[in-house]
Formats: sequence, C-alpha cells, structure tokens
Amino acid sequence: MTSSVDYQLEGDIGVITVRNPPVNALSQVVRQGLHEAVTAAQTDASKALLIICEGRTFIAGADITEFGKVPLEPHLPDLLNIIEASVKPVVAALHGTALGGGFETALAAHYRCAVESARVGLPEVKLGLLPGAGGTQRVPRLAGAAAALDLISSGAPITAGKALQLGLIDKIVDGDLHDGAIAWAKTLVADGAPVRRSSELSVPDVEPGLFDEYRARLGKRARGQIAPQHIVTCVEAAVNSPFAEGRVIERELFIECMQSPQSIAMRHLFFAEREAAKVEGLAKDTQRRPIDAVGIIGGGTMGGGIAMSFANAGIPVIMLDVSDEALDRGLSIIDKNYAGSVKRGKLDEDAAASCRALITGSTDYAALADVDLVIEAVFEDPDLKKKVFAQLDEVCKPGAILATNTSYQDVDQIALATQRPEDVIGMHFFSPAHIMKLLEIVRGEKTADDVLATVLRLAKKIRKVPVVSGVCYGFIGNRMLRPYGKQSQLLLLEGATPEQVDNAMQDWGMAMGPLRVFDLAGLDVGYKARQALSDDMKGDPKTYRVPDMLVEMGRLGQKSGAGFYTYDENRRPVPDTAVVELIEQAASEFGIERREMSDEEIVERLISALVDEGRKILDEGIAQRSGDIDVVYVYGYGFPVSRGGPMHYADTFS
Ligand code: T1G
Repeated sequence: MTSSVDYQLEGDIGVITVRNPPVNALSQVVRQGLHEAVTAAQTDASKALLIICEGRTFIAGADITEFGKVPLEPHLPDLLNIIEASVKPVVAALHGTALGGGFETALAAHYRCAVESARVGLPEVKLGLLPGAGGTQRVPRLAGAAAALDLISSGAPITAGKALQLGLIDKIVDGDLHDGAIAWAKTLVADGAPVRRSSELSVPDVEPGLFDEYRARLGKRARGQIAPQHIVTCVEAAVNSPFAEGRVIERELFIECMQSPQSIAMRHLFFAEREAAKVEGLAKDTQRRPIDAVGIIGGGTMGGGIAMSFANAGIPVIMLDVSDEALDRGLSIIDKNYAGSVKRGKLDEDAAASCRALITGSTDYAALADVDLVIEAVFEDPDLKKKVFAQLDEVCKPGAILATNTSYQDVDQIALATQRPEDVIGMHFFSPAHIMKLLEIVRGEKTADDVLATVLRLAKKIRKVPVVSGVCYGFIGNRMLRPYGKQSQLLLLEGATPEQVDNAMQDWGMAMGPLRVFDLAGLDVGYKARQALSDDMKGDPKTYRVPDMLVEMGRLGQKSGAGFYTYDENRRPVPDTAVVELIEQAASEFGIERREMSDEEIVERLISALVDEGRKILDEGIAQRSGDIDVVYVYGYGFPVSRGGPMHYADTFS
C-alpha cells in the first residue's frame, strides 16, 4: 500500500483507510493506494470492502494542485471502474465533506453510509469544471435527472439527510462511523447483499423540456460560462445513452473545461481565496483573542447587516444607536431581512428566530463595557468617527478590539482618537453585509498582530472571505473603483451613452455596469466625498462634471428615482435622453468632439483603469499579492468569476 492508503482485514471486512491531510484529496499516491488495495482484495479472504478516511473529512475531491500538469496513472475514471467492478460488495463510509471526485468514488461503491453531519456534493462547476469521473452519469441513475441537474449545476453540497432522501446514500450511521460502517458491512455480508453497480441502472423518467429549461436558466444564472451548459449535455446523455457512451461524452467535455481559460481563472480564485487569508510575517500560531460578544455602533443598513452576520454565526450582538426611534428602525430592518430569508427558504423559522434573539439594542455606550469587539458603522464623517472611538476608548474593557467599517477613511487617524491604537483595525463590510462575502480587513500602522489574527479567524467564522489591505484612501476595492469611475465619465464625454457603457461591461461579464453601480450607491455619496477633497485630490473635472450636474439637479440615483437613468416603479433603469443632452453639454463645455465608440474600447479602457491602479497598490504594498486584488473584485465588486479577477485577466489576456 502507499503512505496515504492503508489496507487491513478486520474480521472478513477489508478496510481501506485513506489518510492524506488536510482534506484527503485524490492525489496520485492516494489513487495508487486505492488501486492496489481494491485489486489485492479481490482475491483475499475479505467478504466485503470498506472505504473510509481518517482526519476531518472523507475525500474532498481530486487534487486540484495536480490540474494543468501531466495526468498520472491510475486515472480516476479507471480506478472508479475497478471499484465498481469489484466482485465483493464495496461500502463507502462518509464524514465531513465528500465532494467532487470523493463523492464520485462513493458513487462507484455499491453501498454508501454517512454520519448525520456529513455533506456530499459535486462542486466542480465552481472550478469551471464538471464531474469527470462518472458523477454526471451515476447521479441521474440514482436520484433522477432533475435532482442531478440541481446538485451538479449548483455545485452546492447537500446534507446526509437530503442525500438519503434522494437515494444517493443508503444509511445514516449513529455514533462512531468506523464501528457503525463495519457492523453494517457485516450485516450486508450476512444478508448476502449483492454488488450493486449504479452504472447498470437506468435513469427514471424525465419531464419533457427539462433540459431546455435548465439550459435557459443556467444561461441567465451563469452568463457566458461553458461548464454549466456542458453539465446539462452530460445529464441528457445519461438519459439517452448507455453508461459507457455517456462516460465518453462526459470525459470529452471535462477535458474541454479543464483546458478552458474559464476553469483556469476559477481554479486561480480557489487558491487565491485561501492564500488571501494568510499574512506574510504573521505566525500561524499567533495567540487570538476570544470573541464571544460583539457591539455595533449605528443601526443603519450596514450596521444591521453586520449584526446579522455575527448572529447567524451564533455570536450575541448589542446594536447601539443614538435614539430609540433610530434603534427601532434598525431592528425592524433586521426583522424584515430575516422574514425575507425565511420566505426565500434560506433559513427556517426556528433558525431565524434564534439568530434574531441574539441581537439586542441599546442607546447607552455603557452596554458595551464587556464586549470583545466593537464595529463602528456610522456616517462617513471623520470627526464623528473619531468622537465615537474616543467614547469607545472610555467604556470598552482592556483587550476589546475596536473596528471601523469605514469604506475609505484613514484608519490610522481614527486610531489616534484612542489611547490604544494597537487594538484598532478596519473591518470593511460590503452591502448587504449579511449577504456579501467579502471582508476587507484594514491593518493600521499600529494594529497588533493578535488583533489581525483574531479578525482573520473571525472572518471565517462569520462565513466571510477576508482580504488584508494596508491604509490608503479607499483601501483596495474602492481605491481601484475611482479610476474605473473616472474612466467611465471620460467615455461618456467622448461619445458613449450610459446604457452603452453598462451593457458593454455586463455583456463582458460584470454583474452590473459602472453607471448603474453609481446610481445604486447614490451619486450624492461621491458628491459629498468630493466636497471634502481639494481640487488636486478631486483630479480632472471632466471626470466628475456630469455626476455633479446630476446631483445639483436632484438626480441622486436609484434612491431619488433618477440618476444616470430614470427608474421605473420596479426600480428598473430606463435610459433618459435628458442625461445624454447633459453629457453633450458638458462635452462641448470641455471642447470634446463626441464620436462612435466600440464596446471593445469601452471594456479595454475600464479594465485597464482597474489593473493600472491594482499594479500601483501592489507596488505600494497595500495589497500583499495580485490574487488578493482578484478576490476583492470577484467577491465585492461583481467581477466575473470566470475571468479570475482583474489582475489574473490582465496577466492572462494582455
Ligand atoms: N485539492 C487540493 N487541495 C485542496 C483541495 C483539493 N481538492 N481542497 C482543499 N484543499 C486544500 C486548500 O487549498 C487548503 O490548503 C487546505 O486544503 C484546507 O482547505 C474528477 C475534477 C473541502 C470544503 O472543489 O471546498 O474532484 O491553504 O482552507 O475551509 O470530478 O477546501 O491550507 O495550504 O478550504 O475547511 C472538487 C474543494 C475538486 C472541493 C474544506 N472538490 N475544497 O474547507 O478548508 S474537482 C472541491 C473545498 C474534482 C472530479 C473533479 C474546501 C473544503 P492550504 P480549506 P475548509
């Protein structure tokens, strides 16, 4: 056997144990070990085989670090065919997260059991791939085509309970998995249970139009992505073709996806996201401070969303506001958000109620005397923020972490309003804070290492993707957004219209074009921020003339019903000729001759604006690595995941 796979006879059960920390990925060594164990077991005294894993999880997939390299034997599909062809019943015992090639391994086995807490899934689509070792052919045969399309095209894991319901696993084991699985295997042997090959099953009847409906739905949900469409083709092949033919189609489309720039980009993001949580020079074993209670200053949209993020992770929150009216307003927004989550099936009634119960309100700073962390989320007024931090310095216990949710202000200046700048850090959430995954962590000049380490670990607990930024105006994301925004204004003056700019970026893959983003954020926010800047800092007036004129006309964006667009009763943007006339007027003021502009030029100039600023940010050490910038833009600014982020895109395509 190999170092990662062990084989022992326990009575008449051949137990194959995989141990390849941290997630038992199917590296070449693991595949080799499994191959040798299953082959040897065919002729030994065992009556049945059990595949089980040590550590925190069953096999969590193929080894992604091997992708893009020369594939080494044994290849996974061949190995799984050997497992399925076993003359002795093979049982797979699942715990943790049995994902991708790991779940496909279990599907090639003849029987599957799991502990209640286990989750199974085929997340390949999140890597721009599809299950390449039989998953698209075996899942439909066990659970039906519709369930297979849901599971594989979403990539979302399901609980063991749901998997049992779908027929993807056969048994939930209580107590110790090893003992329970051995006992079950012995029962199967005693009952003379046959080998059951899912490849020999046929797919239950399919609703007419199912595949077209999925192609259309995925065309919207995963605009421009190839893997989701290929998944539908594979599942359709499972319905219409024998297993072996379906496997050939699956393999061809898998290889096409594997070599695609989209999958290369999404695999880049997989590792970039994990790298982003690591800080050079910050020891892995840095002592962390306990965070058992949190305070939030300001119960507005951001404060409420931040409170929910902590409550949803089981951490009690005290939300502070200036008056009972303001507090009630903030808490009722939270109630509405929880009701919405229940209505959309994201949370059940009980879970929503227990999360909501963790959020209490107060108008008295003294209520924060014992919390471990306070996050300030008041208006972007530097003096107000300093006043809040001076008060927190008074009331908070020694060792409490004081964080600001500012989206661009100088965290070092805010820290100087306290006697404990080492306990001050930036935690920049994105709206809506209970949904958006990105958390920009701003490390101040004096921020202590244990404060940074604590907040990085906490980010994972509240299910956020952390990226560390140094202190500068706008940190990573908003700093890059400024030249991007300025470029969008120059494009308007030179000949484009708001809808042409936005459509070009949306067709290219951005979740939303720049002008719609500015309308959503509120043109008055940028206007007020500009008022606080000197002309030098404001830069070229061509880059803010039109938004200034719009604000001075009372067109503040979506919230006032008009900005670069007019908004209908369903808040949908409607192009407005009055805005084009305004742009033409501004262009003539600057003596600019407007001209035809191509979508390619629009995309090229806007993305270059992002990338150029990204390079400055790297040169200045504000961001540790280019992958961090990619994670910020994909998780915080709607940059297409299938293009890997602005820096990856620039490295790959220019
Ligand atoms: N391959 C290689 N390394 C992996 C890995 C994998 N599949 N999964 C995780 N790691 C590393 C990760 O980089 C990190 O390393 C450490 O393990 C801990 O991960 C043929 C082709 C399992 C839910 O997509 O979703 O099978 O940073 O920090 O939060 O059809 O990892 O410590 O050096 O994420 O507890 C399909 C990917 C592959 C699952 C655990 N499988 N992994 O989450 O820990 S494609 C996946 C995850 C496939 C077949 C196809 C998560 C996790 P480091 P972590 P976690």
